Amino acid sequence: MDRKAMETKWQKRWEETGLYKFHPENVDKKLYCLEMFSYPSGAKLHLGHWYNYGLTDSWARLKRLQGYEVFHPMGFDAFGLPAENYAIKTGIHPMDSTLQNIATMEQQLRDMGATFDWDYEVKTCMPDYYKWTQWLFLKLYEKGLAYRKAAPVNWCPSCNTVLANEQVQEGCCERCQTPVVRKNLTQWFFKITEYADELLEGLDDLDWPEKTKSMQRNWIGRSTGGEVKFKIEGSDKDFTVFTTRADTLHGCTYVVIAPEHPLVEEITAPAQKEGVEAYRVAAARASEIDRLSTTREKTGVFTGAYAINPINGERVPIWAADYVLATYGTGCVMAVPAHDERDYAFAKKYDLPIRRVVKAAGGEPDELPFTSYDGILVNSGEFDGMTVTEGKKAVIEKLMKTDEGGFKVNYRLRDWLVSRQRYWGAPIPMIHCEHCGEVMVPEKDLPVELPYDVDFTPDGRSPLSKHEGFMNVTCPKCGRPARRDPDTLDTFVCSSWYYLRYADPKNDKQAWDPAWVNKLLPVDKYVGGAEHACMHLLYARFFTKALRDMGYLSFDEPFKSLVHQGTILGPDGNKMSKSKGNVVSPDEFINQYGSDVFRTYLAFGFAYTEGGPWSPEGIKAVNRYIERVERLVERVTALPDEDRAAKSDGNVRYAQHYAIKNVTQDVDKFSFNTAVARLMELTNALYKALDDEYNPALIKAAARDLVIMLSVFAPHFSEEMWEKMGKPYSIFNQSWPAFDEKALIRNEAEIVVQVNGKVRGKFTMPAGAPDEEIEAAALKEERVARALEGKTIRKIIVVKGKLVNIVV
Ligand code: ANZ
Ligand code: ZN
Repeated sequence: MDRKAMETKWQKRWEETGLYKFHPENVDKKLYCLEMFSYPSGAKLHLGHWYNYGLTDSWARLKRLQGYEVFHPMGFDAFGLPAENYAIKTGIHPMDSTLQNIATMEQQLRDMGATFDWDYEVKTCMPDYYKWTQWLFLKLYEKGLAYRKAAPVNWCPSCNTVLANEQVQEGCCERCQTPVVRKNLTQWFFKITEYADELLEGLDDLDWPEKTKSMQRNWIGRSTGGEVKFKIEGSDKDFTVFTTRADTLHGCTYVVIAPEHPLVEEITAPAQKEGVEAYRVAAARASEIDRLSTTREKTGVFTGAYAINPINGERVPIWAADYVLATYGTGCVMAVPAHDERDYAFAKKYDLPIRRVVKAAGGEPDELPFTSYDGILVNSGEFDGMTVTEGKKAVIEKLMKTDEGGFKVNYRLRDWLVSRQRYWGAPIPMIHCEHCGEVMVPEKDLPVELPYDVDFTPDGRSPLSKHEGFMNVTCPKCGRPARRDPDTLDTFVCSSWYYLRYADPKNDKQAWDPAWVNKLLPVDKYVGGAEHACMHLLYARFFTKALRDMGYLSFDEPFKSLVHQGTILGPDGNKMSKSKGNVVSPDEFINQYGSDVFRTYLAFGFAYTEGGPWSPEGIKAVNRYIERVERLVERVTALPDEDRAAKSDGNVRYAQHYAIKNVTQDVDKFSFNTAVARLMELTNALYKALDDEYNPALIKAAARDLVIMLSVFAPHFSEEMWEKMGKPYSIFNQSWPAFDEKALIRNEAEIVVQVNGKVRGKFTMPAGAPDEEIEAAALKEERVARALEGKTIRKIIVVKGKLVNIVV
């Protein structure tokens, strides 16, 4: 069979008959199946795209055959750095390369033969999309959820742009691995922290991988503790520390302030000025991750100032040290070296006092630093004898009376930095007027179009700031000349709401129609890479909640159920990379075997959420399997129309219903490899029956079910087989086969015969046959009889339905 021609034929037919068109009128039976949309940076679909889209399509097809109205859109996350960097390198404009890549990828996605309904496509770089991205920015701004402030930000000196905290990995830019530096810049932020608690609590009810939920929990990093106020000796100034261990306040022997904290400059004694200043410069170079590490060599400098511990009036030295971060808590810490590892290492190094205030509750060994919470307070005056938990509460309660402390919850989560000093993104729809300050672009003037003719050679300035035609604008408030905001939005803003726009992509009056979106959403199944755990997936949740609070949505969570696909490695077991030369290109295999074999191999060759190494042999085996099904269909189709009971009926019915039961469950839970294995077993069972005495009607019915089930993996091929079987178009308008539990009760048992522990034969018997009959049958087996020749039987053990063991 010319697979390629056959596949093209069916793609055309599906297209012409609108087979995969979504029917809004059936929204009651909807299932929203979504894959993370792709970034058109390479011109071609890579293996990861096929693995994600091809197999999620198998799930979508199962649901369709089960009678759901599946909504399965596709589109492109088209703004972003790679296209711009590519343009800088090659001179090809990002708009041109992006649209070219999208066209190629669209064609390849069509060749995949997936159930996408292209009427709902979105491309985030087009004005009809980013108009609404800008509108969302304005809505957040109106709500006080978008704001501009000067802040120390992560700056990548190579990409020449700021990065969100989430885009910094081990102190380096996640794109180019250049060490990130911190700069003080005025930037736009989204107030995601306002939703910290809800983002945390909402996780409990989501059908998401536990690991991803726990990554989000850690990223949000809710920490319950207290704040304690310290007065600065010889001044009327004070400062506050955040602590999760207020119980250890009597053990505080010094305090530490983050070197970049403004207080450091204010309190440093003249004699210490020079040293402190040098230390601050050095500290600015270390990354946050490094600074928090417990194993890194601790450094710091004494400021010359002292603070008063409010619980006992003791005078403690104030140090500046970079293991305290300016951006967490208050940027100030009460150091308790006896009970905290970092404080302990620091105190040892600088010879600061270490005072134990907690002892192990059960009297077990408790060397310092003793960091366990299972302890009893000592050396703590009136608090002695309390547990850690009791002490934490009592100390804060006491301080509250004198206004020197209080309970406090802190989050690791920071507001989301959304402005980028780059070209290829949605312009920020704000105007800066000397008289009126920040002014919103009026909704009627949206979109603020991204001009094409822009010099985007990187020099640290926003490329748009160099385009006078873009920058100059009339202030909508006072009518005087003003300037546009020259920054563009982080591409994660575009991808935080695309699943909403899919529902209503052609709407030019609104971003979406709320009544409709509230019916079609939330997304029922979302599939994509685990690397998005803390960025995209958190941002999208935040958008959904903020939009709900503005009345545009009525649901709380965008993605009810989430699956992460695994990673397919090269045949050498390493991550595919150009430098290793182990990249598997799908095209080569698709040209040789067709899309169906390729997809079925991806289904069969890997545990979906784990992935694993690519196997060239594996795809050949799947190809042989598909050919085997083709021959089977030919044989079965030629059978007479006859319905007569036959010896193999029980086995055929068992194989058929065992496959239906398991394939249904397995495809539903993305266990595609086991599902294909069950189909292979059913195929074998049908071949076996054809070599035996069989019932043509039963074989035909089972083969029909086999082809329907196989259609979720090999859609074109199965449609072709369906036609060959003389059935009406289309196989995808059939119902998924139902299974009959009764067929799964085995009425025959396979019994193994052993002589002195060695297997000598196998035979089948009606299940439940009496022991004597089983024994007699065992002794009649040819190889058994031979093994027993000239020997005396000492014992025969029968294990019902399984085994006869003969001891000689
Ligand atoms: C005193 C203390 C004693 C602490 C003790 C711990 C153990 P989480 O759980 O992550 O919130 N801390 C507070 N602000 C900090 C900052 N900006 N940079 C670095 N460390 C900071 O951690 C809270 C604990 O981390 C706080 O409790 C504080 O040290 C430290 F035996 O206070 B603790
Ligand atoms: Zn103005």
